[in-house]
Amino acid sequence: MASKITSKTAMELEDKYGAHNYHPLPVVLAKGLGALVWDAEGKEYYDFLSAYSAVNQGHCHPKIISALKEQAEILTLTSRAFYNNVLGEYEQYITEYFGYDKVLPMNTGAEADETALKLARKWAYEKKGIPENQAKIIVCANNFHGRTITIISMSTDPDAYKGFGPFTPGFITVPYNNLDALKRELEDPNVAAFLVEPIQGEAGVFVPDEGFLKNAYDACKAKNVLFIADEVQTGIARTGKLLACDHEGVKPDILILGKALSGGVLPVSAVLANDDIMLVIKPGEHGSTFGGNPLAAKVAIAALEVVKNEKLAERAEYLGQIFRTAIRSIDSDMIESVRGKGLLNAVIINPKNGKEAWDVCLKMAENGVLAKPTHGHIIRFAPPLVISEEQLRDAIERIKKSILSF
Ligand code: IF1
Repeated sequence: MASKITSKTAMELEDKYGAHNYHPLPVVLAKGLGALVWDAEGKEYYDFLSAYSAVNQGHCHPKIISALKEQAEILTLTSRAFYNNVLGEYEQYITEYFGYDKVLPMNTGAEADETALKLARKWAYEKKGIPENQAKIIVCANNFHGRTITIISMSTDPDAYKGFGPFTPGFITVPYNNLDALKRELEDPNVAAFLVEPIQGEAGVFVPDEGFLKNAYDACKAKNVLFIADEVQTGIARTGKLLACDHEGVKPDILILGKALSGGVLPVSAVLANDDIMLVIKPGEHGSTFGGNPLAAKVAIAALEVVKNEKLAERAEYLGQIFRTAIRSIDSDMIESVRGKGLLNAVIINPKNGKEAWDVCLKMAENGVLAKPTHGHIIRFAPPLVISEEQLRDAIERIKKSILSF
């Protein structure tokens, strides 16, 4: 199992030759299968990050990898200058799967978010009749939608935007989970869309009040404003439903997916919408070299099949209850609170004896569980949804032992 390069060497190489845009936990992963990963020395861990929910189907899922291998030997990329014989099949599959007329395939989550923003603006001018270049999009404080210049222009996090201006105009920020603030801004006739994460991931797994999404959706409808859901992180079974919006029976006008759409195998993202919206973008107005490539298409079909066949949404719901109940019952004043839905959870850490979330994560890694702090005092727990109940309970014991060690 141990690879040729030691963990120490691997970290030194990254430090010396890679840009310093990350501060990883000092663990070097060399192999993964299901809910487990192994470091370069062969030490085994439960992966409670799942590559930020990209690996919902588990590492190296055999069905997804076999789709990858099979298609990789036939045809990988044609560009969209030509048709390919897989894309149409994928487009039919994913649109029926999520219940939309059309899909626009991209690669990363950020690209899909950008696509949705372009779509909303074009729709605003062509369908809603907003004067050219006047469209506004309402976004939420503490959002995370990616790293491009336009996306950081919507950010309220100085780490994300500071030093990277000038910024893209046309955004209005409202506090998350605040219907009154949203309704106030919706009075502006030049508002094209409201962009929202159904649960804010990066903000620290912030779950809005029950009814917020439904009420926000209704408020948008009343003003002919598009409701855009960024389900890049919450989508594809993570929160105990296929989509987090399903918890409130909301069907977004524009749905943004990424991450687990490929089971973490390739960057595959998608924007879904019905014809009245999607068809405002005409040939030549948007695209990407890799978007809709046959390799990604086959991988995404396999990844979505796994979600259905293995009932991953139901598993996430069931296992999530077990997780939250167990962590809440740990008798430690280091745990301030536990929140989340399905298997997207966060534990808020109270520092103790100078020990913070980072130290808890280091201790958990020692004990065979990998998770990462966000905002200093929050630890996100999001294992692959294929984790067995037995594995989950074992992991919970290790988490408990780690926390009680302080
Ligand atoms: C990084 C966070 C998670 C996302 C939502 C779009 C994107 C993301 C809701 C962009 C990406 C990532 C990217 C990753 C860290 C990560 C993250 F901590 F920053 F917030 F997941 F929680 N919409 N989320 O969460 O997708 O372009 O990356 O494919 O290192 O930036 P992408």
